[in-house]
Amino acid sequence: MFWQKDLETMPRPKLEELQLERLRWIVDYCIRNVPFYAKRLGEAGVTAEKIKTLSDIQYIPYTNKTDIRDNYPNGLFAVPMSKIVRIHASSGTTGKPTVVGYTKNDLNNWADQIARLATAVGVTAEDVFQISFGYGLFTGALGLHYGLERIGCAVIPASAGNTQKQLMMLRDMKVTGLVSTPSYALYMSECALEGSEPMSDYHLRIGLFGSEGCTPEMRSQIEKNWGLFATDNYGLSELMGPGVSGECEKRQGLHIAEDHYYPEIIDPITLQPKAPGEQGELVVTTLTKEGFPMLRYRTKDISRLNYEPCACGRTHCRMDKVTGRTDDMLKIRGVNVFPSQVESVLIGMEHIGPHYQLVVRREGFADTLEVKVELINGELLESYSELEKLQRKIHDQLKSILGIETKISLVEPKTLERFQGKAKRILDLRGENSLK
Ligand code: DLL
Repeated sequence: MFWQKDLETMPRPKLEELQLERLRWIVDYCIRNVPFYAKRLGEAGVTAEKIKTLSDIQYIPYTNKTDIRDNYPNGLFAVPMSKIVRIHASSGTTGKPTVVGYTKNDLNNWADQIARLATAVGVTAEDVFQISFGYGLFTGALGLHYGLERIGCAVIPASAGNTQKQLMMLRDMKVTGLVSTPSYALYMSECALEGSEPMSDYHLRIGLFGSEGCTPEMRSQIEKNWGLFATDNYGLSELMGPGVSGECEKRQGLHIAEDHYYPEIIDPITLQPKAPGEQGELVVTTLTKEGFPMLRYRTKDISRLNYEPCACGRTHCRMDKVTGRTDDMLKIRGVNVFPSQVESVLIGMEHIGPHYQLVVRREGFADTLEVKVELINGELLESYSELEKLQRKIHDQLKSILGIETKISLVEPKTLERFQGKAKRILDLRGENSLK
């Protein structure tokens, strides 16, 4: 099913024509309305007239988080406040939040982008959706909210937290669709399974999950627990929020709304564009944003673009699920480690649950990685030999995937922190470079 079929299935030559036209427009728009861009592009000698083909985008300088921070709070807005109708912000780990502003047209486009990704997996006006993202400055809740309302779904703005009440609403309102982070969806399902009400009291059929990564193993676990079909959607506040891309029912990558966003993949070290199909950092230019336009924004997210036609009929390219961020990649004794690699080993293994934490320490000059994993059943703690066997198994599998030694600590059920928003899996105790 399509929401805006003509746009979603536009033949690529026509789509690229539209992108080029919009790229020229946005460059000119930024130069005229944002002093920061006027200066940057002026120094680089870029004008709209000089953009003759899409590949000329390479002459536009990158924009990154520091540029946004340096222009706090609204130095990068391209319209006066009288034209802004919504403000969101992302908290970030250090310093000031990133503040973003939307015009009426931006909100209108945003709702359509969400309606597209929901319709692509069969959501209709018949669905009742519970939004279990925290409402507030975060873009996730209101972003999904207005898109689902546009389709005609009944939307329950449950927000995050108070899990028992969430479960009650799911049951009593016969909710068919859930919006949350995958980690919260998993946690809610565990609580439901433990509860006294039978799982047949729940009617969930679709989960629109995003805002954080989710390995295929974790996704299967969520699907199994709830009996739903889970899809992944991606976005970031700096570009809009959710809606930048989302999976169709084929789940072979996330279709980027290419009439609104122009994606590139670059090498995060050399900053050179990567060849099609290669993995690297995703860089995105907004093609229609009025309030807060972004030229070549470095997302720090690692992905890959696929321009092969999709069996669903959409022509918009697909990005791979984000496997990590250039800045949550841990360097342990020179080896790159992503939390998602550890997760894929842990999930599905007998006796252990899906909850884990990575603790990084510096001992002498060497970095060490401790992987704390929660047991499903505390009884195992009484059998030393069983414990040791399990520890060894996890250790050996991690060794073969990561190539480094890890210390495995099996901890009692329900002792690791649970998350209602994005999960924080890394505890970096190496001092200055602490990560999220
Ligand atoms: O998380 C927007 C969003 C909300 C997307 C709800 C999807 C659903 P921020 O808070 O600005 O915005 O965080 C953006 O989250 O750069 C990624 O690192 C990560 N992220 C978002 N979606 C995914 C995903 C929202 N599907 C940052 N898979 C991004 C992996 C994701 N990481």
